[in-house]
Amino acid sequence: MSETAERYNAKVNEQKWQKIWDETDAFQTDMQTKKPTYYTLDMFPYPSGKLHMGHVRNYTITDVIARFKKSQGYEVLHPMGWDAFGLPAENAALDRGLHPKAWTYSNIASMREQCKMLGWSFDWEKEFATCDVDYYHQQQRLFLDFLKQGIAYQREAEVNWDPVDHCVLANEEVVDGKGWRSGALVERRKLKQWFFNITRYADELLDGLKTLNEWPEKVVTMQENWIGKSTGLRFWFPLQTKIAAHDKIEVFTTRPDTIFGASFVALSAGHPLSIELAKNNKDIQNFIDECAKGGTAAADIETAEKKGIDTGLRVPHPFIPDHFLPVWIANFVLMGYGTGAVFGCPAHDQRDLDFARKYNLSVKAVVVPQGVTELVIQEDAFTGDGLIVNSEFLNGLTIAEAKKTIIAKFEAINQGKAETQYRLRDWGVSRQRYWGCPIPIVHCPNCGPVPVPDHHLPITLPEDVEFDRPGNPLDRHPTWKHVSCPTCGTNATRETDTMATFVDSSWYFARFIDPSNNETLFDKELVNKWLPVDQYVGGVEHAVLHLLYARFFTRALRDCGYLDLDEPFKRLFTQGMITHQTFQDQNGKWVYPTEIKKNDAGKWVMIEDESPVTVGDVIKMSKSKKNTVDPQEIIDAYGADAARLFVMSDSPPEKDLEWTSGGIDGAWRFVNRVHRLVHEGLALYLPVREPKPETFSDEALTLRKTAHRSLAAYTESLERFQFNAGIARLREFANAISGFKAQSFDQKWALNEALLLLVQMINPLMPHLAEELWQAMGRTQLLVNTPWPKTDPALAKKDTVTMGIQVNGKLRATITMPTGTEPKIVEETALSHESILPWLQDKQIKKVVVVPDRIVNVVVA
Ligand code: ANZ
Ligand code: ZN
Repeated sequence: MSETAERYNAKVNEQKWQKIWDETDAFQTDMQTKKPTYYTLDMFPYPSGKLHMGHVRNYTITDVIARFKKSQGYEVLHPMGWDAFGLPAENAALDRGLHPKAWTYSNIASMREQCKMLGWSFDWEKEFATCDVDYYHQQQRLFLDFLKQGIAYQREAEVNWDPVDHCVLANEEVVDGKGWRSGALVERRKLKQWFFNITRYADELLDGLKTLNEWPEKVVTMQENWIGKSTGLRFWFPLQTKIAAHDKIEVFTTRPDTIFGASFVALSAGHPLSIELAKNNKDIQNFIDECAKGGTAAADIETAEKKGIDTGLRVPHPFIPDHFLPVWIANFVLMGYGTGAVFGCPAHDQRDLDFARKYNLSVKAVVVPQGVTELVIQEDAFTGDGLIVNSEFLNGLTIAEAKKTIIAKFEAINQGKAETQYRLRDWGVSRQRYWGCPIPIVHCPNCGPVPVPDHHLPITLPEDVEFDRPGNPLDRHPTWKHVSCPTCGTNATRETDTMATFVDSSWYFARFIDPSNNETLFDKELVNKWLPVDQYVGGVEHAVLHLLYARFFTRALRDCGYLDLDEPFKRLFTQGMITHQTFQDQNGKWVYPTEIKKNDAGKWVMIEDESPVTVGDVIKMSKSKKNTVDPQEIIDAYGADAARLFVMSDSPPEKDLEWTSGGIDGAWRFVNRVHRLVHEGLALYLPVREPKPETFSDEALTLRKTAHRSLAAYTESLERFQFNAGIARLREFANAISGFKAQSFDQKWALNEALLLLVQMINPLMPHLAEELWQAMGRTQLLVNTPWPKTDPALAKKDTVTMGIQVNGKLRATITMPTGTEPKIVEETALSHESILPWLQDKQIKKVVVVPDRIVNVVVA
């Protein structure tokens, strides 16, 4: 047994098979195929420079699926590319003097190598980066189409301004009112910005969710909440005297049923009336200025202290004669939502209550829980369901009834209108940044914003830019922005904003289908053929923005005539995170697992000086906590197959997986075990290619049954994404093989069969080892091109089944019988079962129904 003793050399073998796959174009997709298609896609990575363990898990999941589906006869598209624009490249330029382009492409090169080392079956022919001119050229075209369709438009908008980084921040880049990178207090500013009209599609995006029955429910719910459709009422309070052009204050409410509990009206600081009032009132002006500090994100506003200023104005309550409400300006009222003004009902809204308590405004409960007559409001507003009180003609109604009644009343007196409102805002896509897709617009003093004509595209990024200070280098470039107007020829300037990177990732999945098309975004027929993506895999952190934008883009592309579908991703899977223990040195500083060791006493200490280390919680791997494990080190030490096996083994893929050195060691042992099993088998039966024996001994038959049952169960676990359960099955199967003594020819044949199946089964998970062993067993066709093995149903079938015995539909006993037992015998056995006899006593048996291998029902009277 010469080879048996040898350890499996992962490094050499993995490189060998990667080369062979590469040379034979094993994963190149035939886009014109007549076979059924299967498109499996990972959320493509940002090219930060190195893969992390999260990538390894994510991309192994799709790789297992891709290889499995390919072997099942599908033409599989499994592409990889790079979400390559964005801030980190500019920060690298600022911090280290590297050009964003050079930094990005060199990161891509190293990550591509790592992907190859992991043996992922990507079709590299389809690769592109969003910063490739060819890609963003088409995106600029799409922008112009959006402009024509009214999907892209420009308007002034309040933005989060980071005074240190000199740029606009997205709401999600504002953390506790501070810039995520600079940490500076964010200010609100008005700027002309480009927007995409996603709200036009709000209803469609909401309805479409109902068709996504292969998406995780939590993601669907998050999108629903994000779109946030609510029906409410828009109505107004007349002003006693006109202020400039204003003769009323319009408000939006989702709780018109609480109108009799109104105690004030509040305007947002950005409301035109507030600005008008500030002209003659220094205090109001100061208050508005103060409100301009702090982010526009709803979460920031929710947590900020409620503040306001009384304008002195008073408006009449619509239904209580001679009752007037004070008009305040308040920091918790947003300009971008509803009408930018509200009526406050402190008893039933917590923000209003906090505000009322602070400024001593009245609090009147108008809704009480069922069965309660009087409600005293202390520090908590009552927001639950109940009946209306203290509200004249609404008294005694439920909230829903009261809403209907009051809306009808407002409409009848012509002072309001029912209105559907969405939380979803139009999508601001302008970024004052260099490393992004330039917006193809020229601003002309005569013509205004002019779309760049198609034959002038692409507008490429200039490469000679300086990063000596923050802000947008496009804006201060000496020549780039100066052009003549495409319409009238006057000196004009280019738009220097670039598009948000979420734009780049909103249509890349379609571009993968036709990535080198330079005529248009992609071929329509091909895209109709290959979309939607059959299986999309990524992190749940993209549940809202990316996934909603991609759904919106698909509809927008449809309306621009590029494709004929609504939903881009048929099935979505969100994988769990990889967690790891955390370690701190004696000064409380986080340290990497590679910096520590166990000392003789079994305690963790620093390798450097043996100083003590404290072991902390098991949490998500992150650079800041230094609890990361570098995939490269794992590949170098154990090889890709062991790493792939481990990330799929220990927990269901939707759950978190704790990385442990014990776990990866265990995976490595299994790699070696399978290798040894096959080589031991080879030494025993080689060459067993003789015809199948006529009969099998009991021992041989038992092994064959185990093999086919394992295959059936394993295949089903792959279909169902229960990889960890499947791997447990594989291990049991390997145990059965290693305990098997093959002596006679039929036994050797059975062992040979079992090993062949085992090798094919491990293939999606550990493809290098599988190819190696497959070849060692004398097979010449590559395993990647070999169809998935078929189970023999006769062997896979269980020997016995457990059937329930019911009497008049109630389960009274179970019996275990050989599979396929004749109904007559089943009936006899059931009727003589000792737990059944008492139920039959003194009764007449009317009928006995036997569902073979399932159930027996005895009908008695
Ligand atoms: C009166 C009222 C009484 C309200 C009550 C709530 C409870 P959703 O459900 O999120 O759409 N609102 C309206 N416009 C606002 C703005 N621009 N900034 C801040 N708040 C605003 O929220 C709708 C409710 O949020 C509206 O209903 C309004 O307060 C407030 F017992 O009106 B409500
Ligand atoms: Zn012009």
